[in-house]
Amino acid sequence: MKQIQITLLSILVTGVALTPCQVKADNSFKPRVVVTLDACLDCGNPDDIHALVHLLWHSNEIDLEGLLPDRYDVFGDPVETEAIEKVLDAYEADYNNTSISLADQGFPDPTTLRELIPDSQEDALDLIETLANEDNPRPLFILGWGNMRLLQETLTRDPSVAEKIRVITVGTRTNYNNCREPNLNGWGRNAIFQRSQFDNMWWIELDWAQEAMQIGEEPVKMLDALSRYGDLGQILADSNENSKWGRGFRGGDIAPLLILLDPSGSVYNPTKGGWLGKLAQPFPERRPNYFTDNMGKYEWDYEKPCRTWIDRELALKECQAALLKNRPVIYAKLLERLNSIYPTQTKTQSIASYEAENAELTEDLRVRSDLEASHGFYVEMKGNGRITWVLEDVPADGEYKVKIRYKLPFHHQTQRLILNGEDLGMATFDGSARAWQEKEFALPLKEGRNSLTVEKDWGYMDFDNVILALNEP
Ligand SMILES: [Ca+2]
Ligand SMILES: [Ca+2]
Repeated sequence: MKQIQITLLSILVTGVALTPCQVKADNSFKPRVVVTLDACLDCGNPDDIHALVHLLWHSNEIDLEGLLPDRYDVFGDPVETEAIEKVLDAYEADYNNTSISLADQGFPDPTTLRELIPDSQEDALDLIETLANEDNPRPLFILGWGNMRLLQETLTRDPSVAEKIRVITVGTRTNYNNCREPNLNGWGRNAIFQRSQFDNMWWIELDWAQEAMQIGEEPVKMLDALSRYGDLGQILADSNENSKWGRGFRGGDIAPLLILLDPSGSVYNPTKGGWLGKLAQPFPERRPNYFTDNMGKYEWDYEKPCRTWIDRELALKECQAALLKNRPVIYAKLLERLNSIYPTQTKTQSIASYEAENAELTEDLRVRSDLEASHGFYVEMKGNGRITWVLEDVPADGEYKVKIRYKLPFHHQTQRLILNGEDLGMATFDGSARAWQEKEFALPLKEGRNSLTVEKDWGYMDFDNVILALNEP
């Protein structure tokens, strides 16, 4: 444990030694974050693995200060750290991949991250207590993705910690135990909630709202899109293989971090609205810092939920509406982030691909998001416009196979193709409407750099990317 503290201290000290400007940009606004999680392998529930990958993809935007398994055996040893280690292995592979360069982008060193996992329950409790008591103007957020036992035991040892932390937890399912336990954050939750000593604790308790991340087919498409980003993306897809609940991107446990990342700053104004909507403050006098799902116009009995339990499905719809509506924005922002972290022009030995959304675009074109488009985005061409791709590193002069991926709104379209400034005439894009498809062209490329332009003739179609087969001619 001492070692963890020394490492943390040395990071802070090193940070201070940098230019003041950099310190401000790097540290002043980064939330300090401790996560308690129940990540497990082959246990049927990949939620925490997904949330951990999502967290690591944002780990240059936060100060991660603890990764605490929430279950320990009778000897105080953590019950399962293999899942966390495995995700960190994937992170390390991406970190060491020179084409990604996570270090240059401010992502933490994998060795530092491994030191954030405590060796024992005692170490975990010490860490929460020490971080909470640290003299630091930035608040300490504790994100609970599983049970709340560690927090409860910390508060039993040192009740003053309750006033120094900000807690965001995820709750249970609507049908849990038929209201015998209306909110299940597992062990520890009720012991904290029911003690008036902790009534002032700052606490966002997400109960059901976060399940909106798992409704419908979009999470399935999203998982497919995410699986293409590095070893971390691959481990997301792999973790779903033996899972009974694992369809698609399991977004439930990511909700606490979404509150921190929300650009509307909803964490400082939970009742003002944001990605999860306006959270409820059901007991403003007794628990002024307690916020939870908002059942909207539905008259939910927050004090005794069992009284209104019979209509829980209606309440569920109300509290999930905002997140369901904002999910496409959340997805698009994540893909945009991943496209900036991972190299977007991918090149294997024989194929190079160039996204339309990264090409040179005239003003009249729009970039839009679609989970079925390569890298999550495409270019919509309507009234006018030109898309120019720069195709790099062509090995020698000759004729190459170039595929353009597109989608037609109604029926076939023709557009003008221009290669290295030379008009190649009209190209017809045909096939079925409203589905992504590819058309192959044989183009005479020169060695090195080439520019390929699609200029609107009939317009009204979408472009995703250009794929160049480099093993020809
Ligand atoms: Ca969990
Ligand atoms: Ca694309």
